[in-house]
This record gives sequence, C-alpha cells and structure tokens, in this order.
Amino acid sequence: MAQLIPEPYRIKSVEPIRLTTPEERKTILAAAGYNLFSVRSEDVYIDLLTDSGTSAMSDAQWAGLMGGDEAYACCRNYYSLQESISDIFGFPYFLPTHQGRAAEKVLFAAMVKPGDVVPSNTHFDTTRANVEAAGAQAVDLVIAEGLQPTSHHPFKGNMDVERLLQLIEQVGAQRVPLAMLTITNNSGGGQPVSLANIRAVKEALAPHGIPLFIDACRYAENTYFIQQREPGYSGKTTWEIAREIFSHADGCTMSGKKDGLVNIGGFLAMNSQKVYQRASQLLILWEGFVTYGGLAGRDLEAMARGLREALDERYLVHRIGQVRYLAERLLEAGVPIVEPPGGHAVYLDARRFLPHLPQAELPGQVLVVHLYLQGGIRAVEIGSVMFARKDETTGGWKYPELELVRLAIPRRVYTQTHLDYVADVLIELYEKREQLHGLRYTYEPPFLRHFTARFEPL
Ligand code: P70
Repeated sequence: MAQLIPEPYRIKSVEPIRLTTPEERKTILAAAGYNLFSVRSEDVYIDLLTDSGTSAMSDAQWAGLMGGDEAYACCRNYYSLQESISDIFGFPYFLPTHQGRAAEKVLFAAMVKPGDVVPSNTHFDTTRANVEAAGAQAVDLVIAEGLQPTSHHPFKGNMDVERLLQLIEQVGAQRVPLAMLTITNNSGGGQPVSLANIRAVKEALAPHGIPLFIDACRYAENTYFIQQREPGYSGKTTWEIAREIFSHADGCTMSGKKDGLVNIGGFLAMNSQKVYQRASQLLILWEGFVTYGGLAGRDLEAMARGLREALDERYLVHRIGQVRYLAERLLEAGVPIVEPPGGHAVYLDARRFLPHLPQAELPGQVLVVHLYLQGGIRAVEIGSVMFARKDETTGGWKYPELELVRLAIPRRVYTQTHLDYVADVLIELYEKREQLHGLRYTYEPPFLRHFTARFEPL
C-alpha cells in the first residue's frame, strides 16, 4: 500500500478551483488546438504543468511581504536575503535576479567566451540556451543509469567523472571556464546528486583551476535524498548537508521559484569578488541595481524566508513523500512511470502506456490531452513534441529516446485527496488505453515548438 504522510501544515486561506464538465473540456481543448499551454488556468482543476513559481507561501512569508522596504538602494530585505544565503549556501557575494534564467544569463556573460565548453550533469533548457547564447558549447555528462527509466540507482543525477576528465583533457582546461551541477537533475527526472559525486567533481576540477557552480533550484530536495540514501548522512540535518554541498562549490545560480518557495525571484551567488564585480555591471544593465536585481523589496523578503523553510525536515518528509505516494499508487495499478520517482514530479512513460501508438502519432501529447479530457488535470509532454528534430535533407523526423509526461507537484498546494484524484483518473485512463488515438500537427512552429504548436485528433 502506498504510504500516507499527513500534511505538516493546516489551511488558512483557500483558492477555489472548479472541475469543468467533460463537454466543456472537449470544447476548451479544441479551441486550444489540443495544446495545454493555451488552456486558461481557470479551466484547469489540478495543475501539474510545473512546480516552478506555483508554491503556496507560508503565513510567515505573507507577513514578510508587508515588511517590504521599497527603497531603490540597500533596502533592509536585501540584508535578510544576504543572511539566508550566507547561512545556507555560505557564499560571501550574491546578486538578486527576477528568476533563475536571469542569474544564468549574467553568470555566463561574465565568465564564458565564444568557443568555450561548459560541462554539467544535465544542463536545464534555459541553462543550455544561455551557455549557447554566450557562444559556448553545453555538454551533458550524466551517468549512464541517469538515462535508464527503470534503473534504481540512488543518485541518478550524478555526473560521470571519468568523462569529465576526458573532456577536460580533450579540449584543454583553458577552454572550460566553469562546470555546472544541477541539483536535483530536472531534465533527468528530478534525480538527486550525491555528496560523494559533488566532492569527486570538485576534485577533478580543482587541479585545473576550473570553478564549480551549482544550479541550486531544488537544493533542499537534494539534501533530503542525501540524508535518506547516502551512507554516513542519516545523522546529519538538512542544514548541515546543504552547507557541506555548497562548501565544495565556487558559486550557484538559483531559481527561487522552486525551493525558494516563492512565486517569483532568483539569485546568483559566488566566492570570487572579481566575478561578482563583473556580474554586477551586467546585472545593473539587464536586471536592476545590485541590491534588488529586478525584484521588489517584498519579493526579496519572501525568498529570504522561503529558502529557510524549504530545509525544514517535516516539510521535506511530506514533500518528497507526496511525490512518492502518487508514484506508488500508479505503480500498484501497473501504470508505467520512471523509477524511482524524483523530488518534484512523477514522469509517465508514454511509450509503455500507449504501446500501440508510434512516436509519429505523439503518444506523450495524446496522454496529456486525455488527462485533461478525463479529469481536468494539466501535465506537460516531455517527448516528441518538445524534442523531435526534422532532418533538413530527408525531411524525416528523428524522435527522442524517451517519450515522457511530467506530473510536477507544486509545493504545499495540493492535498492527499487531490493526489488520490489524480491517481484515480490516471488509472481509469490506463484501463481504457487501447481506445486512445493519435494526434497530428495543424501548426508546427519552427522552434520551441511545444509552447505554441496546435494539433488535431487522427
Ligand atoms: C520547470 C521550470 C526551470 C529551471 C530549472 C533548472 C534546473 C533553471 C531553471 C530556470 C521551467 C518550466 C518547464 C515547463 C513548463 C513550465 C516551466 N524549470 N534550472 O518547470 O529557472 O524558470 O526561474 O528562469 O528546472 O522545470 P526560471
């Protein structure tokens, strides 16, 4: 039986949500061209599109908003954020940004030059795009187990250190201005990275003088996995583990929209004063003065508080437990998912769910469409719609290996009953899977296709 973990909070403020009728959903979907990015949020019952910016803030965070100091320079909330960053991450320098990708843009513009190579376990899409925008090459070096949906390796987000060393030797250390580690590894299913791996990566980089930056979006979830799974860490607090992780790094980028438990915000932090000075110039150009970086004083305060709350172990037990609960309910019914579940989402394996549909008929998107039709649930396709590439010479398609659908769980937003509802809808859908038909494009934009493509049923 899936293990039930009671919520470590009670509800003080509620936001009504409405389940539309199946007839309404049919009309809504057709009008949206069968693309869930075009469906109004009001027409969604359970929204699992992303865990980013969708968290519920605590009473302490809402109270913090009223303490917003909206002075242009050196507002008091900047200093409370400084204190949180110093306590958790230990970096002496930081710059607030409006979200994660802005921190990435500033970092790579400050440190990377054309022709450089930036290795990572797996670059998230925006990280890769910002590395490439700086004229450099983004290289993914996740361990082989990280790409196998049924491998039960405890740290599937780890970097392959051998391949990292080979890469440095091959291109020369002078062309590697920094290396990244994404914790947890979002593109690999929210899988954690172990402290042993973080140490090994740092040891591989240090003799070459290559700094290590961590994409820290889901750092708190990663500390919990280390505490639960890594030998020697069961007696350590998530706070101690966080300090140890970042003691091996030279800096980090952060989207506060994940483990910062806020709806907007991010930052870039580092040890090097030189990098800080260069990045400050770019921040002022693109985001705002160094003490607010595109955020209001109140946003800085909410993030300062959220970063601390995310390390609360009672919260993490529930958070990770909630994701695991949904995964277990689906596994019990035989619904194929990526195993083991990561920290922020359950990923359905659409190829095994709908084996009768070839990738040309977009099984991941079919599943997304039917989840909405069946139960008003919004998920996101991470498969052919997002990643298939057209061969320019033959006009044929090259399909990705994995055809997934992500059910991302917003933090502190949905209850046990909501997740049971999601599981029930999915299990019903699985029982009638043979009746589901494919989709084809009616509009296919040239890039970032998934956001604006339109479809029709075959
Ligand atoms: C997600 C969102 C954002 C992200 C991330 C990592 C590891 C940086 C960023 C950028 C993006 C998304 C995807 C699909 C639908 C909606 C939103 N991830 N690094 O859900 O941060 O968004 O603040 O610029 O995961 O995974 P930011």
